[in-house]
Amino acid sequence: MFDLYIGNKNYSSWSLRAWLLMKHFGIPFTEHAVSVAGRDYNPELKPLAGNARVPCLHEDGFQVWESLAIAETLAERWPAMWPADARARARARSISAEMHAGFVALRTAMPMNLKLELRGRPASPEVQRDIDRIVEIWCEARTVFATGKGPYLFGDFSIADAMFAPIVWRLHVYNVPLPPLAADYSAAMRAHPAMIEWHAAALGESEAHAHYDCLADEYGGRR
Ligand SMILES: N[C@@H](CCC(=O)N[C@@H](CS)C(=O)NCC(=O)O)C(=O)O
Repeated sequence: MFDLYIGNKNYSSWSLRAWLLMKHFGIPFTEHAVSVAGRDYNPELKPLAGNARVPCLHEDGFQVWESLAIAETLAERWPAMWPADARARARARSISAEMHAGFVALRTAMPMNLKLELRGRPASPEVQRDIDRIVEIWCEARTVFATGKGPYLFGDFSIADAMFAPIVWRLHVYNVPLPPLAADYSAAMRAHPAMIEWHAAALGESEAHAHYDCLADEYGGRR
């Protein structure tokens, strides 16, 4: 039996990855919401997760933390979580690991905040470099591995899509212009039923963190 501990749906980008993956693959789990405040390490979460962060998956009480480790652990039993083709699978692993380890400039400048739909502003060079790399990753995956298949990075929905899901929301919220291939992928992800469910739940939450919400002014206000 699985228990998934996640943070606030409006702000907790890492939580979305594990939750979306389990929802997409129809894995039954009990969801537990915990309060996170944008700290890196939260001692209050220590009883739930070895790294004192969410998401954390418990299987009959046994903890698995770190979103990518949760995904890999689930993929052992649901192998369709990775693309079937060996090269596609290797590429999906590379970009998932790259996502897990990187894009700090973008993640810092554009925290996930689904209640904001902002006008946006030109990105700094560091953030633009992250955006350009993400667009390159998405377009390469869609062109090389997904032509004639489904609308996700490797055709069918995979762990790679779950890993990039919060980036989809960030680029949308901060109104980052995207070339057509990347914009189509973003639209397909935002139309995923579980993304719609997460978004609706986020809009209904009352927990607010001023240090994230105040970014609205910096990004030209709401559109
Ligand atoms: N590398 C971790 C990152 C997890 C993480 O930083 N989670 C944040 C929430 S999105 C957290 O639990 N922070 C503690 C807090 O804000 O109180 C993963 O992939 O799961």
